[in-house]
Amino acid sequence: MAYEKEFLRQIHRDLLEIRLLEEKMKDLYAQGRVPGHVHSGVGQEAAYVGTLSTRRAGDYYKLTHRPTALPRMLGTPLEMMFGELLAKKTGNSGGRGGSLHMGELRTGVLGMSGTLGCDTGVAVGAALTLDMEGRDNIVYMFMGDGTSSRGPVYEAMNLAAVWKLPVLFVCENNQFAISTPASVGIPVENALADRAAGYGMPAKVADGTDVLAVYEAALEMSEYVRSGKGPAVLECRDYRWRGHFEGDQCAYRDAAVAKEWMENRDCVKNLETRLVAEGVLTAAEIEDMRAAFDGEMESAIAAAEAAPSITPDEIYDCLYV
Ligand SMILES: Cc1ncc(C[n+]2csc(CCOP(=O)(O)OP(=O)(O)O)c2C)c(N)n1
Ligand SMILES: [Mg+2]
Repeated sequence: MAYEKEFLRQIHRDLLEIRLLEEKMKDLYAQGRVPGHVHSGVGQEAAYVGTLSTRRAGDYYKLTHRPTALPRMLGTPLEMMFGELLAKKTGNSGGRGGSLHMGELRTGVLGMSGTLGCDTGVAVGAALTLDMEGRDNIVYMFMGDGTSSRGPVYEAMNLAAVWKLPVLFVCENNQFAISTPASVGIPVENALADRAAGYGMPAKVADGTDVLAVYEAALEMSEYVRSGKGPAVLECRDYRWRGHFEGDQCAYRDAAVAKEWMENRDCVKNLETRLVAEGVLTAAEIEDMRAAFDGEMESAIAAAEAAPSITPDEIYDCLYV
């Protein structure tokens, strides 16, 4: 596919920002500055950035617990994201959700259930709304390889297929569900793509470490969904660089394999090498972007740290009883 220079610069900027945010969040956690958990998505950014680069205004998103930084790409301010991460009143959920619950409804993010897989029904419900309102929009439903084996996922996929609803089911296959390798827990090679035929859905598998390969596959599948033909599946194959959560020592896997992915399949490094070789960006421009964004993140963190924390008597506010 031939690309405009501006498009390549934008997709690189998004990829780099999500990488730098993911790194910053794990570093803040290591420094003991995050009161909750962080599920780092470092190394997996291309699967999400490539897919979300096909989005249009008015689309809906069901994100997962990883990568945490994606709401940045969808328009949530950095100060609000760090506020949420640091349990501050300035966070998008007033500090109640933390890293698992980043993002705002205003940007199309429909929240996230900690009970993995149950979000799929919400995504299909949102797609029913889009369909009944006659809108030219779709729902991006992201899930991990482990989540792809849950029952609620298949009930929802079945209904979406029967009613031809506009959902793109995106499986980011990082080859692990906590410590369980996909090869042990999943009976097919491609966790969701190989099961799509059972629902009559088309599916594409992309190299999840190549942001442009993901973009091209996502464009084909999202255009199919937008055309009203029904739901589709996209599977992006990559590797979870970090532990399941920060602090997980990954004693259950081969460190040499992980090292190989990190050294040779780094989605940011590989895109930058290509764009510099093609004259789209210079190494100096990339350095400037990194420094400028680091400055933006540091001021947002300082503002978040200075903001008031949520107090124990407020934690039950906003609960529906
Ligand atoms: C229904 C349910 N079962 C178990 C868990 C505990 N849990 C949290 S994350 C996770 C692994 C999910 O793996 P995957 O879907 O591949 O996502 P990844 O963590 O690799 O991004 C599990 C089992 C949960 N949150 N919900
Ligand atoms: Mg996984």
